[in-house]
Amino acid sequence: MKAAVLYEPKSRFVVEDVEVQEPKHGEVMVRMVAGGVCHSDLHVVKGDMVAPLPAILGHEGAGIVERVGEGVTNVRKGDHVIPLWRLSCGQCEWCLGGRPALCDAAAQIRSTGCLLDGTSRFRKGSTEIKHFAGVSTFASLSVMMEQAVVKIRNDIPLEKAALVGCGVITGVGAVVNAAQVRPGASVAVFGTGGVGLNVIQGAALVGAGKIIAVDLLDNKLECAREMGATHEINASQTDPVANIKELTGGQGVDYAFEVIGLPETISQSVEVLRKRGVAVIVGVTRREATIALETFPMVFQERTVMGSIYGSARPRVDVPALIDLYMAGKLKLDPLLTRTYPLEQINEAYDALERGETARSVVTFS
Ligand code: COD
Ligand code: ZN
Repeated sequence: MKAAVLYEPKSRFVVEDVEVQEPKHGEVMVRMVAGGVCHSDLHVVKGDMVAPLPAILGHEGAGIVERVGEGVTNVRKGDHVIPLWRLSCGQCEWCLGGRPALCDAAAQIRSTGCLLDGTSRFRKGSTEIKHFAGVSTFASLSVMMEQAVVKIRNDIPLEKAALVGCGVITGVGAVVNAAQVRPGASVAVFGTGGVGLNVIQGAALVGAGKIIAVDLLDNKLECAREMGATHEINASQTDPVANIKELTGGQGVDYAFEVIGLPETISQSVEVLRKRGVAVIVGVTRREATIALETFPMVFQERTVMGSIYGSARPRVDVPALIDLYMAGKLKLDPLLTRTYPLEQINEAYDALERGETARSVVTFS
C-alpha cells in the first residue's frame, strides 16, 4: 500500500510503498478514501510536537472497512468509518466519566506509536514504521483499534465526512462542550484556519451574538464570514485586543478561543475577556512555552482559562450527529474543503496550508 512517511522532524514526507500487516484481535483495516491536511501534523513535522518516528502521519480522515480482526463486533467489511485520533477504551476513569477524549489508552497509543498490544502493523523492509495517534490516515490501507473507528451513514461523500473527524469536532466541540456558549453571548476567535473556522461555525450554531474573527490573512477572514463571523479583524494591521474592546463597548467578550498555538495570542485571548469571561485554549504551543497571567482580573472579574482537546467531545455520539447536521443542511462542510490533492502531492498540500492558501484540504488515494 502507499503511504506518506515522516522519517525525522524537519524533513519532507516520503510517499512510498509500505508493508501493512493483517489486523489482529480487536483491530480493523481501513481503506482510506481521504486524509485531512491539518496543522497538527505540521507541528510534528516541525518538531514542535514529539511523536515516535518514522511514522505514517495523518489523524483526520474517512474510509471504508476492508477487513476486521478476530473479536471485532462494532464494524464490518464495507462500513464507512471515521478514524478517531483519540480512541476511547470505554473502561478507564475518563471514558466511564463521560470524558472519552481524555482516555488513558489513547495517551498510550500516542506516546508509543503502536497499537494497544505494543506493536506496529507497518514495515518498510527491516524498519518498523510507527502509527500516528493510532490512526495514520495518510495510508491507503491503515490498521487501527476497533475503538478508534466510528461507523457513519454511507450517503455522505467521504472527503467531506473526513473533516468531521478532527477540524469540525474539535472546533464545534470547543464551543458546545468545553465553553458551553450561551445564545446571544459574544465570542472572539483567534486563528481562523481549518479548526478556528469550526469554532466560528459552532458559535453560529448555538446562536452567539457577536462573533469576532481574528487572523493575519484576509482570505481566511473572508472564509470566517462565510462560516458565521459577524466581525473580522486583521491582526497584521491593527491591535486585536483594542479592536475587540472597541467592538464590545469597552467590555470585552464572554468567550475567547485561541486556535493558533502561540503564547502571545493565548495572552490576547485572556486580555479580551469581560467579567466572568472564559478563554478556551485549543492551540498547542511549543512544549516549554508559558504565559504570564495578570492575577487581579482572574479574581475580581471571575475569569476562567481552560483547555480543550478533541472538542472535549464524545466522538462516538458526536461524529454521527454532526454528519446528520450536515446532511440536514445545518452544518457547513463544503466551504471548508478548499482543495483535494493526490497523496503523492502531500508536501505541496502542506506548503499551501503554511502559505495560508487553503482552509482545509484532503489527500486522496488512487
Ligand atoms: N494572529 C492571528 N492569526 C494567526 C496568527 C496570529 N499571530 N498566527 C497564525 N494565525 C492564523 C493563520 O493565518 C491561520 O489562518 C490560523 O492561524 C491557523 O490555521 P491552520 O489552518 O494553519 O491550522 P488548523 O486550524 O489546521 O490547526 C490549528 C491548531 C491550533 C488546532 C493546531 O495548530 C494545533 O495547535 N494543534 C495541536 C493541538 C491538537 O492536537 N489539536 C487537535 C488536533 S487538530
Ligand atoms: Zn487536526
